[in-house]
Amino acid sequence: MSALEYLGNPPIASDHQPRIVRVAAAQLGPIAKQENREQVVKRLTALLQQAAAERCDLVVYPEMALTTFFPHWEVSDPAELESYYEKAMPEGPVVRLFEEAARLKISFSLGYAELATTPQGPRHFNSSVLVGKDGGIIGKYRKVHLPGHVDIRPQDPFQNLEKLYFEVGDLGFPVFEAFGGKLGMCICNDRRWPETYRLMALKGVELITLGYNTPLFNPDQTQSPEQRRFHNHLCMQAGAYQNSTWVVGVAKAGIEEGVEMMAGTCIIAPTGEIVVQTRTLGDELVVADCNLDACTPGKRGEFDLALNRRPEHYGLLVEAA
Ligand code: CDT
Repeated sequence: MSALEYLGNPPIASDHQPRIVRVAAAQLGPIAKQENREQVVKRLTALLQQAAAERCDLVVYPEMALTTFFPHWEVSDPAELESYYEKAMPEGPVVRLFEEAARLKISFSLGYAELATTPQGPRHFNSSVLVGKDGGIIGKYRKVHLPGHVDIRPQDPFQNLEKLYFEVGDLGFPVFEAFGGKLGMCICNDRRWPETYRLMALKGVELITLGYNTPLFNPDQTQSPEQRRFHNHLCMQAGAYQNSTWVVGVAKAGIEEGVEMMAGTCIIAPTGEIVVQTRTLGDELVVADCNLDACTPGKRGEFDLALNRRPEHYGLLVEAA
């Protein structure tokens, strides 16, 4: 028995067909406060149809793709605040997006604000779903790393109130079987934390969908827009490389309600290299053929986690944390 078989990596069959997933990263331009679901779903559907015309298998939309990024504002009217959350997925006009995707036989991942009704009462999460080609939900993720603050900061030009409007996600970092491979999701600030990618890599993830809403300027920090753009790609490229996985990072871009949002939507190969990238600040699709088998050299080589990782020697680090 070879070392690879011992670690549970099956040998590659000689008749193996490459597992290619044609992915569309569907960047959105700004969504105004006044824009309703109907209008937003029209934009999402136009991108979906464009992706279908390009024979894509999967469309990846940004974080909170159905509304303006409301955590940038103090929302004092409870009815307005409630209007930003989905009480079911799908509901209302969003049903049409699911129906169109099923008609076109195209899968998608979609970020949204979730209001879950539980026996303990209402719970709010910053969530995403992975939807199959039949329009059925394959899996859900709830954002774990919520940036920002709970207090209103009147001196700031805009707020960052995710900690006020959402709970920390309670689903961990699940990985789902799809396209003959393993897919995972994470959301925006999650991309800056190595644990996000590593926890999914330990479950064999081969493609991660990742939507983001990132201002070019953060009132709480001193970084320049150039540094913020650099860090945006740095963390996603490192996450892809160190975990031998595709990463599809999708922005909400442009000036949204006066806040300048970063673009930089891209598809990153398991080598850490950017394969395609958007050029505009608006609704824009970029497409790449993501070969899931391209994860294998890393997963069987340098980043064979079972063979080369040394968790038994990380004890001191854990105690110090
Ligand atoms: N949405 C989100 O998580 N955004 C954070 C930036 C907040 S700074 C005001 C991010 O890490 O991109």
